[in-house]
Amino acid sequence: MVNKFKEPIYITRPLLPDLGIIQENLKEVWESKWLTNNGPRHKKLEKDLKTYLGLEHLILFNNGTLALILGIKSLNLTGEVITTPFTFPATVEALDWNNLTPIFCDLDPKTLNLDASKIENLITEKTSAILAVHVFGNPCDVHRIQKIADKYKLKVIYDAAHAFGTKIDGIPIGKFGDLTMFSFHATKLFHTVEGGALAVNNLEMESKLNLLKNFGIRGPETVLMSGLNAKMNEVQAVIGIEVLKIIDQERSNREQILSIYRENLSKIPGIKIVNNHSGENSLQYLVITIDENIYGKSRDWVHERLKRYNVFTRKYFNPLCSNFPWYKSLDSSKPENLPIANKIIDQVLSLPFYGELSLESVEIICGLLKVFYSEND
Ligand code: T4K
Repeated sequence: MVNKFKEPIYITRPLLPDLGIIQENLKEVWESKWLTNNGPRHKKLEKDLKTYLGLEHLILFNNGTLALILGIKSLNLTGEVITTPFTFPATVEALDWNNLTPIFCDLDPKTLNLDASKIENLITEKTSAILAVHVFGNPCDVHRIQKIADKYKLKVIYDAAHAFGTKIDGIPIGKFGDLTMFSFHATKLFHTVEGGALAVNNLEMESKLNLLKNFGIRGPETVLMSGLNAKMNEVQAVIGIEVLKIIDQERSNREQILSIYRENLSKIPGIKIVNNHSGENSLQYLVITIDENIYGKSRDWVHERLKRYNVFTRKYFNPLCSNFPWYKSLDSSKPENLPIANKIIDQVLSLPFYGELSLESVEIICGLLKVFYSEND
């Protein structure tokens, strides 16, 4: 049996540019004395990201959650929004901060995204939008969602926190819907330590969101709307500019790691990789499902057992948002209305997945999962 790893192995580690380069850049920022409020680094990062992501209208924020909250606010929604229960709390919290009620839709068992075929049943006269998440970087069924939205005149918002760089048939993920949010948190493939962005379709929305993230002010003596402070600062932008330069290498390292996971895990009965990870996926997370009936051990058992070897996996996204105490009484939260979500939540496990992870470590982790399968209790 393998020994415990000397150092803890987490699901991710931040992509860190050379510290010397960051220091050089920070020296220039210090000398300029321009630290925030749409400074030159902010402008450069916005431009670099537009090019990298193939988007025309992109607005930077100090984190993904505030980007989503303000994105939703910019659409003047009311009443109910159809969304997924299988996401990080930030998605539904953004609805809460806009006084909107989430209506939870069950999942497509293949992608773990909201099942577009179940949306129409949930639409009422109060529905104003669909908020879908490209969970683990797997794209939603954007064409079907848009068709429904057009039919019922609903807005479409995408939470693409995990989908930096995801494309659908070559089209950048940020081109779909009315707006798309990206998270640039330290745990993300591309990051600015904390940060985020919104992709929108037109200049009018871009201008509105630039106002909303800066208190709604235009110039020192004009306040046009009620906004917030959600601006990205120059230090964040410096990190982002440098991280963007090394992201393609990170992606290629992750491709190699993925191929080892794929090769090994495909031989273990009861384990499946959730993400399709085609060439167009963001390579953000490596998530498996464990079917206890076939594998012989539960997801929770594996999660606990791996800790003995210093491997710390995560059960993203347990609990379901529909099981938060303040949403439990909603009709759409009832487990019988969300059978796939309630089943999957006991099976998902995020495994370590980041470029710095050695290929040998990946082999060892896969080896452990094989041994667990064949072990008798
Ligand atoms: N929508 C969705 C679907 C999201 O997943 C998220 C965020 C959002 C919206 C909101 O976007 P932001 O407002 O965050 O931009 C983490 C992240 O904080 C969060 O950004 C992310 N999703 C979520 C899925 O993961 P935690 O609490 O699970 O992270 P934490 O601190 O346990 O870190 C995970 C592992 O990463 C650690 O075990 C070790 C490693 N790590 C983490 C940090 C922070 C490091 O090695 N270094 C670090 O600095 O939420």
